[in-house]
Order: sequence, then structure tokens, then C-alpha cells
Amino acid sequence: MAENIMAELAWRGAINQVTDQEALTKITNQRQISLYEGVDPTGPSLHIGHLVSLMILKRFQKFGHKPYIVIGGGTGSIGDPSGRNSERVLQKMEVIEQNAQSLKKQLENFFGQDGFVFLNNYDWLSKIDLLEFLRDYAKQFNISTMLAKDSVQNRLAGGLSFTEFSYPILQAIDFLNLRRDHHVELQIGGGDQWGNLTAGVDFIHHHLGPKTTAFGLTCPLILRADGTKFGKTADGQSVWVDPERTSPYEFYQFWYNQPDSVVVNYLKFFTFLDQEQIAYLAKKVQEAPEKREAQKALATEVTTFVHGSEATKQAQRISVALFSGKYGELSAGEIKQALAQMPQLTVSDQTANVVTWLVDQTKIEPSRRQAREDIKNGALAINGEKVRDLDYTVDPHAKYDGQYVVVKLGKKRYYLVHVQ
Ligand code: 545
Repeated sequence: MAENIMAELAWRGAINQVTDQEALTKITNQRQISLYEGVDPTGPSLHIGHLVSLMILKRFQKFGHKPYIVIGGGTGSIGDPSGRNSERVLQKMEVIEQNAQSLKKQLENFFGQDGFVFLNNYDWLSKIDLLEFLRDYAKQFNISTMLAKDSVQNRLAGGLSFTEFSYPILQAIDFLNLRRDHHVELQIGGGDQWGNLTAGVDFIHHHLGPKTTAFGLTCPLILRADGTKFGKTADGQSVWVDPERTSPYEFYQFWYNQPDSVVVNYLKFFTFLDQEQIAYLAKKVQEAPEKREAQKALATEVTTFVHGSEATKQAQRISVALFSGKYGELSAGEIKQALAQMPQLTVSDQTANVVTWLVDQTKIEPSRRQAREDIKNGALAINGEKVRDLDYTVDPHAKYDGQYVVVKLGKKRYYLVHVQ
């Protein structure tokens, strides 16, 4: 580890903007601070784009500082206009409450038993009445300062309601409460949060005096190798932290498939590997890129952090099995996870000659000629066994879990055939 948290974040390239970098560096060198990040329950699960800034909280903790997470039960019912180009549809309070519960579970999984303090801003925001809001809080917000923020400018042409326009005031109230009641001196977030963070710092200075310590720090927006938005798979799916939405195997594969051009940066952002270990892996990218050691380390570290070491081992077993074609040793559950993204077909429980089975029953092959050619070339494997015999019969009873037949055609085409 670097000698202090700010140096640690700097070598990771994890700092985008800080309200007063010099003062924050000095204070974090001298003593422990408390800091926080807020998460709005606008959806039921985090995705990997949310991880970078949350992991910064953890990094602060490793350096002896005290992390708070605010679940935005109140703010989430309004919706942050930052970083968005359209007005939100309001969600029902019950949905927000449900989302808050499931996000809290995920966050507790990562950080829970480990000295993280969880608060929900519904507890204080819901108690402020309208006149108190306008007299005690909104009065300190200058309209031209608010209008000048990027998050507002970007929305003016497309339309921005008074509701969303007021959002930064709520986030500033949170920061003030946390500063006053919990001595929280720093708020962190992604690049889109800069306007909200600075609004909070100004607000604290106004209420508690200009000498009161209060800082904002944002981390950079992560981009993909091609410059587009990070966190989606090749086919445009979000990579979720919830294993029901993105299986640990898919999650592992997402990281494993990152190109050489970004893998070192991602190791810095998304893992707790130290400078020396990452320098070693960076060297491997240069010297032996075909071994994909850096990608393997990235996939292993992040999957372990999010899903635990058992799920990671299982994802690795599936990856090796699919790569070598020897998936005979996988359990039915593993097969299902592995092939979730592959075409799934359903056929009737009928013994058949392999050519008929491929062409007429499953329609995997377009013609008998093509089926015969593939079989002769050794391109076909059924349940992990190469099939070279044109008279082979597919026995639907020799199947995983009594349900599945796995077909592999060529190097990468897999089909999961469900026999009914
Ligand atoms: C609320 C009250 C506070 C402080 C902050 C907030 C939330 C903040 C916000 N943050 C984003 C968010 O996304 C929803 C995630 C769950 C489905 O909107 N106003 O809540 C993201 N945040 C992480 C990073 C972010 C940000 O959770 O800060 O930049 C994404 O990388 O967009 O008192």
C-alpha cells in the first residue's frame, strides 16, 4: 500500500476532482476521518459501474478511516438528474422501499460485518416540512449557481422539473446532517456527483461556518476500450452484482474477456491488489499477452469480492471445462449456468440417429449434408464426447440432470438441448 490514502488513490488513477486536495491530504495523513457515499434505490441491484466509488470507501477503511453508506430512501423517491438526459418517471414508494432492502443486502454483503455504518436518509428527509424546507434550507441555494451546474445545464433543453431541480438540496441536507451528527467530513461519488458534492460543501460552510472541514472527492468515469459506456456485455446487457441477473460465471467471463489495453487500469480500479502485484501483471501483458494472466487475476479478484471464493472456483471450473470441451465433470447446475447465454432448444424424448436428431429434431444443422460433413470433420461433440460415427444414436436418457443434452459444434458454438 502507498503511505496514505490520497497517494494510494492517486497511483490507482482513482481521483477525478477534489474540492481541496492539499487540505484533505494533510488531514487524512494526520488523523482518522469519517466519510460517506450515498446510493439511491432507483433499481433493485447494483451493477459493476457502481463498484469503483464504493471500493474507494473500502480503501479509505483499509487506511483506518470510517466509512458510512447512506441508502437514499428519501432522495431515491425524487431521483438525481445528474448524468441523465431525461426526466424520470416517479416510482411507487413501496418499490423504492423494496429496492432499498435489496441494495442494502448487497452492500452489507460486500462491506457489512466490517465496520460500515448504514443510514437511510428517509429517516430525516421525510420529517422536514415544506416551510422548514423553504426557510431553513432552500434559502441558501442561489438559483444562478444551481443553474450553472453541468447536471442542470445538460437537462435544460430537454426539460427538467422543479422536483428534480431540487434534488441537490436534499443531498446537501444529508451531508450537513452527517457532518453535524456523525462528524463526516468527506463525501465521495462518481464523476456525475461533482455538482451535488460541491453544493453540500458550500451548504456546510454556510451553516456551520467557513472553517468547518468538509470535502468532496469524485472518481473518474470508467470507459470501455472503445470509449463507450462501461459495464455492459458485448450484447448490451448490464453486468449486475445480483447473481440471479448475471450468473457468477458470466460475471467472471466479463472480466476475463477484457482487452489488454484496459486490463491494467481495471486492476487498479476494481481490485485490492497492490502496486507491486499490478506492476508484475502489467509486465505479463507485455511479455506474454496470450496467457491472459492479468485478465485471470482481474476476473478472480473481482468475482471473489462480489460472489465469494466458492462461486469463483465454480466459474473457473466451468470456464476450463468449456474451453477444453471436457464438461463431462460439471454438475447439472454448473452446465445450466455455463450455457445460460447459449441457444436453448427443446426436443421430445425420442431416440434418434445423430443426423436426423441434428437436422429434424433440434434444427441445429441446416441440412443432412452439412451435418455429415461436420461429423466427419470431428466438429461435433455431444455431452463432452466427440461424435464421428454417422450411425451414432443420441440417447436422450444419457443427459445431465435427466434433462439436458449439451451439443458443441466447432470451437465455440454450444447448444443446451432440453429433452422433454
Ligand atoms: C443520495 C444521497 C446522498 C448522497 C448520494 C446519493 C445518491 C446520488 C446518486 N448516486 C448514484 C446512484 O445510482 C443508483 C444505484 C443503485 C441502483 O444518484 N445522488 O445512487 C451512483 N452512485 C455511485 C456513484 C455514481 C452515481 O451510487 O457515485 O457516480 C455511479 O458511479 O451515479 O446523501
